[in-house]
Amino acid sequence: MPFTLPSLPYPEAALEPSIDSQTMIIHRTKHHQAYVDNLNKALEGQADLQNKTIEELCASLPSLPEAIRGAVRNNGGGHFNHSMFWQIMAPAGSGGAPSAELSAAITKTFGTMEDFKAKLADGGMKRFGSGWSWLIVKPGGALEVVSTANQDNPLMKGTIDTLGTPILGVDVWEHAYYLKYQNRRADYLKSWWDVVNWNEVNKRFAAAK
Ligand code: MN3
Repeated sequence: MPFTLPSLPYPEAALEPSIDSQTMIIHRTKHHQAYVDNLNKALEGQADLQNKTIEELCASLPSLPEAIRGAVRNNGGGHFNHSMFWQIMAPAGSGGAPSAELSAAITKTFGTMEDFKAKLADGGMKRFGSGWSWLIVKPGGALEVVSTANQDNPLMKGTIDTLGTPILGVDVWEHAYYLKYQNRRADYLKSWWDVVNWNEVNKRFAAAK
């Protein structure tokens, strides 16, 4: 099986009160595990595709065999998106702050850090149904906030107008917040900033720009 469920870099309860322990457990061991299992199933017998990284699979979506393209889109997207999501969060107070370089890029693009946060939250709030809101680095280095449906992401050619490297993303599927917040997606999105792992986002920004 080429793809496996990554372990969490912190205990399941470590993101409380922003994200409760039960949500973290179900989200990773049930939802993310299912994406991994279904991705592996879709790639059965396809040695060339099994050797690709998850990023490469997302980027090569249009050239994949049609019979598995939808399964890779949904489950490969789910695997990439969640693997990144666990990494770009950390217990409150331990995630550091945006680097000088990232802060400068954010203020240049969005005005202020608060403007950026409002824009990312707005992308999450306006996403009808399930999806993600992302901060991406576009080819050439500019930042942009984009939103995707379902488990699509900004690496996937043909699914989104603006492609780029995601360096931060927030899951707005109900499974990410419903146990604690029920219908209050805005409260979840507000509290989520407390557990952003800026140290990891800074690294991803430096590697992508
Ligand atoms: Mn999810």
